[in-house]
Amino acid sequence: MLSFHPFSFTLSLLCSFVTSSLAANHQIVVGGTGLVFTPEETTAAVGDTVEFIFQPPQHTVTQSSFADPCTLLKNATTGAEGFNSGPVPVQAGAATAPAWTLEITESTPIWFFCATPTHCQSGMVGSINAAKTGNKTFAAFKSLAMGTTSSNGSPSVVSSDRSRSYGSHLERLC
Ligand SMILES: [Cu+2]
Repeated sequence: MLSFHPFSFTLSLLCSFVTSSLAANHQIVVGGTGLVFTPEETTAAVGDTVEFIFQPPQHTVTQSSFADPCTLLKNATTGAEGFNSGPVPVQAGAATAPAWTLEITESTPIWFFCATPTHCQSGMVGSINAAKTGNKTFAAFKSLAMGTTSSNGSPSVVSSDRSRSYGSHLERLC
């Protein structure tokens, strides 16, 4: 009787290939040089990770839709919320900067903002895989954010779950 399982073998090969050979890590600095994500636009492939590096005093990384840049994304049908780091306080002059990592599981554009009051409206927004041309560019998203007066992404209503995983099916399989 053979104890060799072709599926498991294939899966483990696939996992090691994706996680060690292809996946890239992208860093985005949150704040530090004003109310801005640096860089504001990132291109990342499925399987990559994006590491947000938080600067003082307190910011968030919160997912939104393109149309409503300063509001936490919520699926109208399922009620599922987008990703959210929650507020991350950092002391001025802290020796180390906390990081929060997002796993990229889809190639469609991802929009996010800082939910600290007034930051989004000041232009503290970012995108991953936004189109470079057309209606839904990062520039269009940012100008929409700066014209927005409401914010429902308040940290106080945010789940305390600081899960680092943004639903990577591959990660769970592995
Ligand atoms: Cu902020």
